[in-house]
Amino acid sequence: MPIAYIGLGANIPSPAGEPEATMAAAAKRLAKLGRVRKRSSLYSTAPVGFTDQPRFLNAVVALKTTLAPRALLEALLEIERTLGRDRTAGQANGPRTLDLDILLYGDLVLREHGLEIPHPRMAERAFVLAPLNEIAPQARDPRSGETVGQLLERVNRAGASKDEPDAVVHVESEPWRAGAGHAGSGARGDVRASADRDHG
Ligand code: PH2
Ligand code: MG
Ligand code: MG
Repeated sequence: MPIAYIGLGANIPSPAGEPEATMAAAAKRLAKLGRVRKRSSLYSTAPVGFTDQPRFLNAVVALKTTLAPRALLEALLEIERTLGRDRTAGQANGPRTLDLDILLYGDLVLREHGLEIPHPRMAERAFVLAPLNEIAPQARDPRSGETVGQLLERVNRAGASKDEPDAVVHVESEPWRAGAGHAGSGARGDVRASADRDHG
């Protein structure tokens, strides 16, 4: 069964509440699509692409799933809709209640209508690479063969010259920590292990 890495992002309230609650609700729903193997911390991130909007919360979940890529995408879109995503409100890169992106799906490279894996912009985005590096530094971008750790290093070097100290900031979140919804699935130890790493 392949491991899919799913990127989560939110920056405006949803039917579940503030972005923090939305992220926890999304993680709970993701757990129904397979087995959540790991879950990054939550990060507060400066908006990229369209800057005149609230900061985002971002995170990454590692999901072991039997769903094929297209079926997984459909399931993610359904979760987005349930949590208030309106795709007709059309500011590119603009505010969203919830964004769920397939970042990696095993070592698959796929380019189809409406679905590109790996995510075409993941290698440039610290808000994706920082949480992904927390749970899978050795995962590889199958296009370049580079590890997530290597990609993040490059992005951080580029970002350092821009002097944006608060671009990606780790945040403590009780709803996120508690709301995994997969206790007893065997994934809990993995989640705890990554949390422990953060706190030394
Ligand atoms: N998503 C975007 C565009 N810009 N910026 C941050 N910080 N986080 C995001 O998740 C994000 C973004 C398009 O999906
Ligand atoms: Mg996105
Ligand atoms: Mg998306």
